[in-house]
Amino acid sequence: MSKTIIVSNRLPLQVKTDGKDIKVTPSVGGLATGMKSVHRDSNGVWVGWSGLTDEEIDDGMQAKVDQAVQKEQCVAVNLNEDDIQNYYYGFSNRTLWPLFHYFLEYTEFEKESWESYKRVNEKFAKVVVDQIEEGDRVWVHDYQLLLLPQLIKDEKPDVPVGFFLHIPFPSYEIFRTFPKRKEILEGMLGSDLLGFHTYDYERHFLSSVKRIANKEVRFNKITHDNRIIKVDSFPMGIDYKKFEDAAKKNQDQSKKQRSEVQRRLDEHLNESDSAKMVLSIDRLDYTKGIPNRIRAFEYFLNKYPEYQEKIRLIMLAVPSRSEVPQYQKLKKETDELVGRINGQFSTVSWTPIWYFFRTMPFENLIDLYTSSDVALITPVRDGMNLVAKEYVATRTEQDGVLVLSEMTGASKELGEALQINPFNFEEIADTLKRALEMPKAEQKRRMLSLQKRISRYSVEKWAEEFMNALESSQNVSQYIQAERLTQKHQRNILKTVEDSENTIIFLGYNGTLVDYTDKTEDKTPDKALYDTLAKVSQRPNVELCITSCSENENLQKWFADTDYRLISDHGAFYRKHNIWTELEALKTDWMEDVIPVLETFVDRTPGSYLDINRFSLAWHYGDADIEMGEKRVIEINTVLTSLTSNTDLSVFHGKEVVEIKSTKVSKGYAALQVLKEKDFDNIIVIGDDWTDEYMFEDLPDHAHSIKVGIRKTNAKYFVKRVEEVRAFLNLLG
Ligand code: ADQ
Repeated sequence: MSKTIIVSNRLPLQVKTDGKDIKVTPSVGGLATGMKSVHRDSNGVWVGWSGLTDEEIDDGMQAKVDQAVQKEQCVAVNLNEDDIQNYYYGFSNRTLWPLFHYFLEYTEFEKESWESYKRVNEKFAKVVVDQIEEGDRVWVHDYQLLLLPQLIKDEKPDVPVGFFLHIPFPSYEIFRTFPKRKEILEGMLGSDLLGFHTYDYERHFLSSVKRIANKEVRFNKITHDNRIIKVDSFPMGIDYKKFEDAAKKNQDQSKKQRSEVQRRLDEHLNESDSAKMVLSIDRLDYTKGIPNRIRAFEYFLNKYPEYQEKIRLIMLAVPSRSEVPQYQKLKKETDELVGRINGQFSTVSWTPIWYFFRTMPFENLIDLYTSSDVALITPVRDGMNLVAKEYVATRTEQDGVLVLSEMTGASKELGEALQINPFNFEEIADTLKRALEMPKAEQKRRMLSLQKRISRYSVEKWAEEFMNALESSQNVSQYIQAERLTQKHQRNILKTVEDSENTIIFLGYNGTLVDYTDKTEDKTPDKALYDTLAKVSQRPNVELCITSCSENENLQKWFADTDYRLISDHGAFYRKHNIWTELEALKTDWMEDVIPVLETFVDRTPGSYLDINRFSLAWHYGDADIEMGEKRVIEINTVLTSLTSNTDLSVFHGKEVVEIKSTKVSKGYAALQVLKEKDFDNIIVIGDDWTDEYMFEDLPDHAHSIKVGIRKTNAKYFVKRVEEVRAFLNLLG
């Protein structure tokens, strides 16, 4: 039975050593819950670090740890102290985390930590690859493992790989500053499906892929390495039911059953009718906007003094990454701010901020959520922010107000929350007042809509949708609208050749019969190709016609000793029995009018150039800024369409090129002229680029048309590589 291999930096477990014993407790975090159906309910495997370094596990213990972890359907990647310092605290948390959250001033770049990041990603790859069996798929999580998808693809090209980024993907202007930008993108592009929380992150990623990795992007699909990579947004949800049920249970408990935390909260709320509580919960991280929040709260108390002694900010901060200096600095700043404000405003019976710096058991978290009138969530950047969603899920009476930073991914979904800019204290203070004074009916209306949406798109649903999308990303045919040419198709086509009286095979040249990476140079055929073509043409009922965009001199030079039909110059010239003819009387006087127009586009689009061919003009923009190039294509089309109306000229948009030529010059038109010469009862046509599409389109329906490469096509079948074309021709021979 095939399985899913989930990979994340940490395993969803706590592993503790107690003398000679190992204790493993499964963690109940959001991700672990969401992945349950993929992991526990099927025979999935989770690969990640156990939390214990090699130094902490002595020789005798290793087997025990492995065994204990295995019981939980997990496999540990062994990391040592140096890995944790450099890969985890170093590159992941001192480089990628600040960079992706727009904290350029915190972004450190150290070669040593980059090397460690690469090494650890390779360690992960090795463990993952060892786990892969026929039919399996892999789902990689988060910024610690950006290089992993390609490392897996290198070893297992046919295994579907999905990747989900839990943090924002920054805009191109930020990402481009990063020395290893290209390596990171290439690592990610090993995936077949890339998921982000929001459309904005997706859009930023695609922009970097176009501009930095120079890949072809159409809508949300990237063509790379003969694969189509799909990019999409999947906003992560929460285990809604768990929070809702816990909140109901909290409501139903008797006074005696209440926790110490709940009792303290009740005391405050019972002080007077106007006592209110404002809640914030986050990891102590500089992205969460904690100092901003405290300062805005101070501003609020000064601006609206009537709230003094009535309102309390309960601030829960979970210790995090305390080995990184910026986190130590933040801790100090937060402590000082809380101290200053409490010192300034407190009275004998009232402290404005209750500040907890620790993790709390789940039950106490629920106490806080259910007791607070307002949740004040103010990150300056946050991939999603699950706390906002958890607060909503616990409001079983549909009261309470969510005040949410517009810089969180969650803000895109939670339109009914009161949204604020976390840098605007005035706005935060006024919005907090509005939240505290919001009529119950309005609270209910907003809360109901929020709950409806969040409960529908739970974390389980999120995982399910991602897995479905990964599954369907494997079906390349849906994108390019052609079927993969299988062995069976090949045998069927061979049979039509054997049964036919006269078969003609039209073959593209560059990119179909020979690989060409340097597109400016035509490649001379190699001996193997000559032999293959000779074998095919030796069949008495088969004729070959090689078609190319390049000039007839080249084709003549390469195929002088053969009697193949040749079509050159995009279909302008034709050779039969070694005699070349011009297929169309071609006028080129139109060029005089069009060249100056195209030259203005060259001047206005740095990196683009004009190619003046014998019968056509081509404006290439592959080296220009890709987005500017695409904008210019729209302009060029408008200008040229009006210039060429009432002429037999047409404008073609190919990959990073716009070409103008006579409608009568096309490989399709030329191929049709060839068919007029003889009664060919069987046609095979193979080509790779957009000029070959004319043959696929113009030739009769019964032609067996085959596209080389993964791109949308009019052909019936596709193959991925030149070698496959050659193998097929050898079969025909
Ligand atoms: P985080 O930055 O950790 O996650 P968040 O989405 O808010 O941020 O999740 C925090 C989780 O920790 C919540 O489920 C919360 O209940 C829990 N938690 C918080 N304080 C706690 C405490 N004191 N005790 C116990 N549990 C506590 C990263 C990204 C986010 C993204 C998530 C998921 O930074 O933007 O939403 O991943 O993709």
